[in-house]
Amino acid sequence: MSMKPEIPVSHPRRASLELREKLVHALDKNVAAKAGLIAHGRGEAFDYLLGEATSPPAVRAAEAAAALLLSAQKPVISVNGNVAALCPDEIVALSRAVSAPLEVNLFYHRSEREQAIAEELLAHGADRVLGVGDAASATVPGLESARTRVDPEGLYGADVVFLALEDGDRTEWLVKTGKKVIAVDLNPFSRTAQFAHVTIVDNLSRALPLIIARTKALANREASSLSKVVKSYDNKKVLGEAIRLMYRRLKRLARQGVFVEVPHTGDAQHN
Ligand code: PTJ
Repeated sequence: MSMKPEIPVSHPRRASLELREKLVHALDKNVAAKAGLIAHGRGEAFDYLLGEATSPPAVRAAEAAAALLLSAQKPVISVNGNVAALCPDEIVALSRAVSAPLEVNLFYHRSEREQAIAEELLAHGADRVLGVGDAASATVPGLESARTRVDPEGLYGADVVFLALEDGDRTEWLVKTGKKVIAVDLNPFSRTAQFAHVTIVDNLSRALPLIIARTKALANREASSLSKVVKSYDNKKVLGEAIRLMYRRLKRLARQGVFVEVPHTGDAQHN
């Protein structure tokens, strides 16, 4: 078991360190895969490029995601180890807000992890979790079988799938099976980001509260109004804006040559 270090309230990177701690703790609990820590580190690097803040293109994508989820016939929220580790409360809240079941769907499949993730979600208020054990009895052709086990009540018949921090092959496979895919991914170049119909380039910890807020704001809209939001959305354009934003920010920082105030004295060792 890893020891949880105290992170001072004043630490400039407190929010980021807290997310790391959640993942380390989740690894101990069998919720996160070891590779989940590596995936998180990749995300952190992209978050630096974004300035660790939600950008205008992410807000636009979150609006489209909310509209798509609300207008779906059979939406499903796919949950992996990192999602359950980082945002269990928020993913359960999203599931309630759009009446979409939660389904455990793992890249590094192990029954103990499947069980541990379901328990985590139930402990955070989920009524039911799909895709656990024998419930994931359906397979859809397209990928090797262990990675395509899905729940006949959930992902199998879903028309809209919300996922985050997902492997590119699996996102491509879901798109090929005719589902509309909403992805949260900090890396706009990832295959998941590129394949998804709506990509929110933001940290999951910031994106989920934003999407939940947008679903609440759009909840009473007519179907035609939701469909207008979805139809007017252009993911390629929004991804391009996210990339341009990173590029412009890097250009500005390169000109300035300074990113953080470095203390000249003291023993602070910030990450
Ligand atoms: O729990 P499992 O077995 O299903 O495995 C989960 C991981 C994440 C290990 C698996 O899906 C995987 O290997 O994913 P990838 O291919 O590493 O992709 C993860 C993507 O999520 C990368 O593009 C990261 O930049 C991005 N990412 C990492 N942390 C965050 C993130 N995006 C949003 N918010 C984050 N906090």
